[in-house]
Amino acid sequence: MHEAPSQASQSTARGQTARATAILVTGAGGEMGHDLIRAIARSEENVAIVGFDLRPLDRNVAQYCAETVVGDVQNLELLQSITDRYSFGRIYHLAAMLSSSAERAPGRAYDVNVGGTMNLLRLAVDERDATGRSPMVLFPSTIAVYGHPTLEHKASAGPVQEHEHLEPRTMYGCNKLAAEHLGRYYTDHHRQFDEGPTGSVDFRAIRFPGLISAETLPTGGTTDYGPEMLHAAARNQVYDCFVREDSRLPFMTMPEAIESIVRISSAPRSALTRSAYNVRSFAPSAAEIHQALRAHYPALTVGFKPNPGRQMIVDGWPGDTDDRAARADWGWSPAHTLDSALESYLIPGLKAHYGNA
Ligand code: AKB
Repeated sequence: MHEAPSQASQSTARGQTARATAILVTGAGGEMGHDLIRAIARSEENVAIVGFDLRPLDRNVAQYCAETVVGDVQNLELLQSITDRYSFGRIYHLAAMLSSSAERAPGRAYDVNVGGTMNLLRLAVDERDATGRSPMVLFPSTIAVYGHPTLEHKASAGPVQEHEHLEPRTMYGCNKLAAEHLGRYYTDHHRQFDEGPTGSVDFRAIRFPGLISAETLPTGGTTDYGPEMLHAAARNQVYDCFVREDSRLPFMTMPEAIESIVRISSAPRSALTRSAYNVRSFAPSAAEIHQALRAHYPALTVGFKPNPGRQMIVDGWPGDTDDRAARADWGWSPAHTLDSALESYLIPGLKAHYGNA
């Protein structure tokens, strides 16, 4: 259990409350939250982490937190009440509704994904006003910010650079792109009328591809067919894949995603040339994922039964992204190909997880 630093919530002689320095992680109970909190706790021993989530956190995550708060990122008052106790120099804002869920409830998705992000940015501005220091806000964005109008367009586009094809075709993509722009605004232009374009926040976004973890399964996303196929294979289950065999998207493993967040967080602001960066490790078609898995699970049976809505989303997302800016600016480098990810991380992790070694 991580202890909050000793000045937490102690009264000062002037009757005010001294605030403990801490890191805030929203969406702490999600797939990425679990692994990120563990990584921060391991690498930054004396830091206090406040985990925020809609549901109470599992003990295996809560044990790394100085405090856990159950609540909704739409609740600004609740978020502000936490800052009575803590001064957040860094905020990892992971809470979001994923693409398939967002498409089913676009109004709610806007409230959570844009409204929630705006609340965290407000918190960061308040922090800057109180301390004079601009908090770092780390934001997982997505390949959903890109949009290809047709399959031919997707095929001919090649790996997409950060400034290209920014015409999202999903509510989720629109939300994430809007949130990226808000972060950029608060970093580069906030208070430009009063102070000149100095900004109040140090916002950094990574546009993630589909993420694959050996331990957890995502829910509500559209890249979910990758991890679902893998976990079905490990459980000897038949899998009905909800996209066509030729569907191609970029992916990476969860540890690589965590490594990228840790890396961009430790880069000096002066090294960053943009506010949002692509990262990716491999870009297989659904058939190629199936084929790679068959080498490890020869009995795996996959039926390809496209769901029209989810297929449409995948067809509009890029077949691959160009990660050269992240490599150049903050030393990003993928650790895996699909085969090496399976051999050295996913298959051993699944065996340990499902106990069928
Ligand atoms: C989703 O499928 O919604 C996410 C994403 C690509 O951001 N995995």
